[in-house]
Amino acid sequence: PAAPVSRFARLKRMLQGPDLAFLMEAHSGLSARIVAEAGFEGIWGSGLSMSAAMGLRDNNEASWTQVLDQVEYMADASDLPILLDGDTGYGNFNNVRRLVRKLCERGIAGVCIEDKLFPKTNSFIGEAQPLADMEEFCGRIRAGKDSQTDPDFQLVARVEALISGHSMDEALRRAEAYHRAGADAILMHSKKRTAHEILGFMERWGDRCPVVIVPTMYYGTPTDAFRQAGVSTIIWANHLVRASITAMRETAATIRAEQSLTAIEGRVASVKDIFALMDNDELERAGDRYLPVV
Ligand code: SPV
Ligand code: MG
Repeated sequence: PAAPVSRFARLKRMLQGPDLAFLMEAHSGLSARIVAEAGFEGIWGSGLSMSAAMGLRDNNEASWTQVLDQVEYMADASDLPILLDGDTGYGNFNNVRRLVRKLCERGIAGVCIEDKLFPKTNSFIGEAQPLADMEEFCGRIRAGKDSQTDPDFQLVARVEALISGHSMDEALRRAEAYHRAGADAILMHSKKRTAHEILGFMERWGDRCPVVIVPTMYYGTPTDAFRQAGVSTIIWANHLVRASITAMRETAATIRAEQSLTAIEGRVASVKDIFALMDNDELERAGDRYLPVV
């Protein structure tokens, strides 16, 4: 049988290959299992979602090693490649170097870093957030690429120029600089309600290098439009944490109001379902092999 393809190589193939690929958000070991079960080929380790799951804001309130631990649970829970949302890289070039080394050690297939300042603020909060100096950010990219210990590790450079109210020319200038600095792909972010910015960027960018998008705000555009525009990868960025908020709220409110579980049982996953998701059968089989027969 063919040797299994590493997670690093699989993420690389998703980003660099000709077909439109999809990364689904996860924020915990459990949600990583759900993503795999649904049939996705890769995971977006969303900073917003991982923070929210910890009860924290998307402002680097979690330390980078706490993020590393969280993403390790996700890597342990499924064999899917993970693109970690590495925010700004948690500092300067030196912080990016150590981050990339640690991600490679833990089997995290790639990282996305954005051209902003530490501590970051979520892109959908406020206007005109300050951007990093372009050359300084190129240093972060080069330092990250020089630090990977797996040849297929992917570094995605995220351009926040459009989000921060800069021109398309500035977005293109930065994308070009990050591409030249060695980024494996560019994530062009937009918070417009339509995809005109992104489609306009795609037209001018051509096929210089793969482009990743996050259509959280312009979700109305058909996916085929992005496929035809030559987008490499779409990130569904936060929809599992949002789904869980809705489900948990409804469940908590119902149980509180009813003082009973009868309205809820059957509407929530069974306890058996938890055992199956966590592969309790494997533990049973391992016990047969390793525990003394009594
Ligand atoms: C995230 O999922 O944390 C992201 C995407 O960075 S966004 O929230 O759109 O900035
Ligand atoms: Mg983020």
